[in-house]
Amino acid sequence: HFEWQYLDLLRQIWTTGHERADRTGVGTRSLFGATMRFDLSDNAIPLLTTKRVYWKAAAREMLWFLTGDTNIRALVAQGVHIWTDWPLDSYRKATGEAIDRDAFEARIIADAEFAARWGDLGPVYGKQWVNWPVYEPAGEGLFRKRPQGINQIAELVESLRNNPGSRRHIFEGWNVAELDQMALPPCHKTYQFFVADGKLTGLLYQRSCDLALGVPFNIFSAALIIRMLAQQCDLQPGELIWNGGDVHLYLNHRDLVETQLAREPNGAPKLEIANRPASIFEYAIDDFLVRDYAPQPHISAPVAV
Ligand code: UFP
Repeated sequence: HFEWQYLDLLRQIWTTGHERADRTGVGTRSLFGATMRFDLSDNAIPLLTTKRVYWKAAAREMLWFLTGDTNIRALVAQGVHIWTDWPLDSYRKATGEAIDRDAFEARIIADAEFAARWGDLGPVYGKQWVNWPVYEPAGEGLFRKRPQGINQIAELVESLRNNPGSRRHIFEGWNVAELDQMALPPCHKTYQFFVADGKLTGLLYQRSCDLALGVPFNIFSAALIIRMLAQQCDLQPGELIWNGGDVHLYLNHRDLVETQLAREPNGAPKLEIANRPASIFEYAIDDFLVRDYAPQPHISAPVAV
């Protein structure tokens, strides 16, 4: 079962990881460098079965990335909370107001100006993926930003279609010059693709990996974008290769780790894409159908901000 790779990594890091102080103050056990491979043929999708993963939130996030939006408002309006903690933390620090998450999200939805002021994450994934900034000479040694940047995703679709043998099928989130403006520098930072025998394989390099809470989402999302790209380029899905840099477990995830390691994987979830829109930018959440997913109960754990 594909999931043993994940469970083995969970056990390995919990039992042998280097214990380290980290940015969040929570503390982690970490391993540097890990790989998992997931077969995506026959609609197979790496959705964990030893706990429920709310895959729709990951799919909505992926669609939101593809719009280029970097404000949490559109996500929050769809009931997706995964990015709220960062703006909430900045708001609390800046104003000293002890607002709770629900109240903060309610204001983000109700008040467009408030959302514009407090809900933006800076030039994170969506911005870099579809509108990577380009500067052009404006005379006298000055440069100006082009109104429209580079759409890496549109260019990738073109290159997969027209030059499948290329070794340059990459999109990148790590814009060095803009890292300091981002709420969080990209974790799933580099995606590379490979076409052989009519199949599309994708490799994700994730520099920093919260194995318990982030990675279950990240592998689903990476598989989803491979599936969307394959459909758009008339290719069959090949594999997802996930490469983690700093793979860690937060010390306050003990209950989650112990509960999950006491379980065994069950079933083989499938992802069906029920519609083929005219472009990669036109998928809707209802185009994605997950079948044969009967996971064990969700396990909640605190997110380190
Ligand atoms: N993290 C993930 N996946 C993501 C994401 C964040 O695992 O998609 F956005 C985790 C990794 C790390 C933290 O625990 O969030 C980011 O902190 P840092 O920037 O210090 O690596």
